[in-house]
Amino acid sequence: MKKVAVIICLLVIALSAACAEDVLLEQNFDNGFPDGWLSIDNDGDGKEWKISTGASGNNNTKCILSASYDGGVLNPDNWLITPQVTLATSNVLSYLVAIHNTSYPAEHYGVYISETGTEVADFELLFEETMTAKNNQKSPGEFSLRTIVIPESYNNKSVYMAIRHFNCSGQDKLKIDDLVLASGLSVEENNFVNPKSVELLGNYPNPFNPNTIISFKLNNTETINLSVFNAKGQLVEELINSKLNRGVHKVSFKATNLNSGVYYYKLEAEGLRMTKKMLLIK
Ligand SMILES: [Ca+2]
Ligand SMILES: [Ca+2]
Repeated sequence: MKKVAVIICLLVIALSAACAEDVLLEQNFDNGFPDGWLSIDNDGDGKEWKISTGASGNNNTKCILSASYDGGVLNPDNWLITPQVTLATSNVLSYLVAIHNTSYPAEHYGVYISETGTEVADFELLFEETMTAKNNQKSPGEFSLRTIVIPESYNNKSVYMAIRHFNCSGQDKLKIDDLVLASGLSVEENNFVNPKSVELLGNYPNPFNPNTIISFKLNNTETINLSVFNAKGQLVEELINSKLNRGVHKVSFKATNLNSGVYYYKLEAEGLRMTKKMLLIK
C-alpha cells in the first residue's frame, strides 16, 4: 500500500513537472505605462505607444495603443519593448490585438526578439501580419488572440520582446492587451489559436554556396509570393508567385551570380508576411 502511494506520488510529481507552466511576463496595461517597458517613436512624429481607455471587447479596461494619425505624417514606426526576460523551454508569447475601425482598415505590425539590447537594430523579426477588419477580426475594435511560438534557439536566453506598428498607411490605431510570455506550454494542450495558415520553415543549408532549399508549409490552398531580397531590401529574385496546394513545399534558390552576404527571403500570403535571413558565403 505504502509502495503504491509512493509511486502515485512520484507520478504526480513527474506529471506536474512535465506540464510545468511558468509565466515569465504578464501585462494587462491597466495601471498606466508599465515600469521597465519602453516606447520608441522611431519615425519621430511624436506619436508612439500609450495607454488607452475604452478597450472595446476587453471589458472596457485599459490597453496599449499605437496611434499614428493626426492628419499629418503617415506610415508609423512605433516600437513597444518589454523588460528583459529570461526564457526557459517551450516559450510562447500570447497577446490580444485589435484595430480601431474599418475606415482605415489595414494596420501592419510585427513581433520581434532581441538577445542583445533595446536598440531597434538589435531586434529580429519573428512574426508579422496585416490586421484588417475583413480577415482578422470579428468586428472592428474587437480583440483577437495571437500566439507566437518562440524558436527553440532562444531557449534559456535573456531576451527583450518588441511589438512594432509599421509599414502601413498609418491612418489609424493598433491596440495590444493582455500580453503573456510563458514557458513550458504546449500550444495544442492550451487550445491557443494559431494564426498561421502559412509557416515559413527555413532554408537548408544555411550558410550556403551557391544553392539552398527554402521550405514552407501551407495549411490551406493559398496564393503566395516567395521572393529573395538583398541586405539593402532590393529584390533579387521572385521564386514563386502563384496558387499552391496545402502541404510542405520546397524551393531551390541558386545564388551563382551573387556576392557573399546576408540575404532575406519573404513569404507573403493573404494578410501574412514572414521573413527569414540566410547567409551566402563564397
Ligand atoms: Ca487591459
Ligand atoms: Ca511615431
